[in-house]
Amino acid sequence: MTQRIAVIGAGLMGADHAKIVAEDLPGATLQVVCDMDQVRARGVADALGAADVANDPEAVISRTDVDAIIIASPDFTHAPLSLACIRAGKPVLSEKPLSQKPDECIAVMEAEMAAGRRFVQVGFMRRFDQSYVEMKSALTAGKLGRALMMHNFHRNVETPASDFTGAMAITNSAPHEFDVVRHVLGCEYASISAYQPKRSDARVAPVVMVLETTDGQLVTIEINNNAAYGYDVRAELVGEAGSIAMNNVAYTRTDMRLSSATVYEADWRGRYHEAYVRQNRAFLHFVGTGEFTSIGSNAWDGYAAAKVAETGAKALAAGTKLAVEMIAKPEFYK
Ligand code: ISE
Repeated sequence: MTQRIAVIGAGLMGADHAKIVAEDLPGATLQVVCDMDQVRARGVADALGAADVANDPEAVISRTDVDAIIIASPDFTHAPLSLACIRAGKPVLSEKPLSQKPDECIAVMEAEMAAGRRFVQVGFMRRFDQSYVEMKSALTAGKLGRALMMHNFHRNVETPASDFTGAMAITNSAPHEFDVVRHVLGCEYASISAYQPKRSDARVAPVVMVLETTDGQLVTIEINNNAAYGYDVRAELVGEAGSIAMNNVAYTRTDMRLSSATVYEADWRGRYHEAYVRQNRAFLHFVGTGEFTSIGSNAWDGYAAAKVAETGAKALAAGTKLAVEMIAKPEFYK
């Protein structure tokens, strides 16, 4: 049976999700593209052959010709619209973050628990990226021995807005690392500290974080939103018996004039295209079978990312290490 998907938000990410639904998800149809900006919604819908366009997300969620929803509207709408999906009894893939406010994530968990089943998958797509998949399986297979450290670099060419701050690097960009590292290591965070070097201009400087896990590992994360040269994500997982590191993903290398070069993507959409497709297929499987993805993030994971990000922003402002004080994990999410 074909699952009829509505995509809410027709901006950069919404258009990408709509394209994946239309072109890479056998068994799904792009039913509705919803955006406040009807011209934008119509543009995406027409390019991809969607059945309809709309501008009211809540009305779209309750439509009888919509089976599941992908939310890619602005961040502050993710939690309220996820709650609307739970109320309507429909599975939802919410772009990250579920919310930047831990309390809003708790409200989503409470709604799922009251409903007695999972509805919400959170779009932390890196978990589906082959590099992290291989890191996790090397660790699980015992090849690396006990994990000691995980080092992470996350670099964007430039910030989306000139008023981007160090705190926003932690609450907007770093949640990808917060989520995927705790997924790979299989533990939570105990503490976080965050620092910034000084730049020569007014742009936001990189943020460097050190986190301790509840299992005694150390995690370093550099977020550089103004790296200038390319979109570059690196990670190395160091165990007692060896280490596994991610390569720059490029199909070719050019060797010329005594040097060798590979290209970088301009942003995350190309680098993680395959991960987005895998993630959305896992969501479609959930929609069709009720079987929640074993890899992807749930509402608890959304809460965990929001909590460590909130604490990290406070640690940066305070210039000191802070404990990450999470609520106890509900049985429902174990
Ligand atoms: C940005 O904030 C995102 O949300 C993207 O998913 C991420 O890959 C990018 O590097 C971030 O800065």
